[in-house]
Amino acid sequence: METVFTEKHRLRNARTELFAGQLVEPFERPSRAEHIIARVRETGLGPVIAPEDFGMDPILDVHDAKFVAFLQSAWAEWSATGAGGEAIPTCWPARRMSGRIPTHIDGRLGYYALASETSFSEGTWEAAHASAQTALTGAERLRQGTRAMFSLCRPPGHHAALDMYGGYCFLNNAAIAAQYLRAHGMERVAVLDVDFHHGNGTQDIFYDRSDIYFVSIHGDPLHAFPHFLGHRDESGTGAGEGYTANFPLPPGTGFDGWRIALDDALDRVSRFAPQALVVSLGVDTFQSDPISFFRLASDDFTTYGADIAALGLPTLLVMEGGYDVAEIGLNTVNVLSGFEAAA
Ligand code: Q9C
Ligand code: ZN
Repeated sequence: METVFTEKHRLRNARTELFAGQLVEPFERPSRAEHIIARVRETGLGPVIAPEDFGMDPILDVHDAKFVAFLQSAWAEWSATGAGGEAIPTCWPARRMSGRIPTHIDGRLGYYALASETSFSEGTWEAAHASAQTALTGAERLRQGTRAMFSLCRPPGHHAALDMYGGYCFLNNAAIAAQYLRAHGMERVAVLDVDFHHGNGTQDIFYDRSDIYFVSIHGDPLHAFPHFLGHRDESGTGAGEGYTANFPLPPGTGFDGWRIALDDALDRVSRFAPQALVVSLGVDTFQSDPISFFRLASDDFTTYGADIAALGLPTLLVMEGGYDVAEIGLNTVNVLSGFEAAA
């Protein structure tokens, strides 16, 4: 399997994350990608290629233009206030308040953020843009007939919605790739999200569409971030009714329970009969992930990689979460090599 990767991910290197009432070193840190690419190289998974530049159009096909402009200018606007730290929203358009977009950066942060743990730092836009191009390059290789690709995206993307960032995500890499495949000849594309957290952004972007099927297996939002989306009864709206499926699972879920949900999810993908599959690949389902509550072991990642390959679909695996940094290379590449062995 080929891997798409660029060192530009390092431009996303926030100093702070609001966690447990304190500003801590972010869980989503550059060493995550460094461990994964090291494992890709040491296992000889396949060639590592640099992303090409597909420009802004495929990003604007998925995200709101004013939101994208905000991401591009947020750091400059924040710095201009003379603030000493990184940009963290402190107020939101909550229930019964106005939906007007504020002028001041303090208001704009709250308008476009869906959570406050994700500090906006210098270089964030440049890294997020490169991460989206990394996903697009994988999609383009798939379109040219490659069976499987790994886009080692960082920062991750699946929490980024039409016009919101948060949950460590700015641009929705998987959604941008899926839409690119739709715009370039594929009639039906499925997105399977196996990150521990619900892919609220991807669901939001495709919720009213029947041409992109979205299915997610995740920690029950009653107990886990993003808390306000990902319930079992969310199944799409309008023309999209029946084209979203959610499998929220309880704290302590191990591989046996998780794999039952995966079987159901894969069955639905298969019945949708897509021309390609995009996998939002988070390995924060691991038993010792510091912010999650599933119990998968390292070998389970190999097993489910093979389960996904058995669909027989052209498959783009896009990196999302995973915060046990010491084991992230092993767990991620286990999915990829499990896929390869069964493909
Ligand atoms: N107490 C991704 O995996 N905060 N994002 C969790 C836990 C945010 C995760 C708080 C987690 C975001 C891409
Ligand atoms: Zn996650």
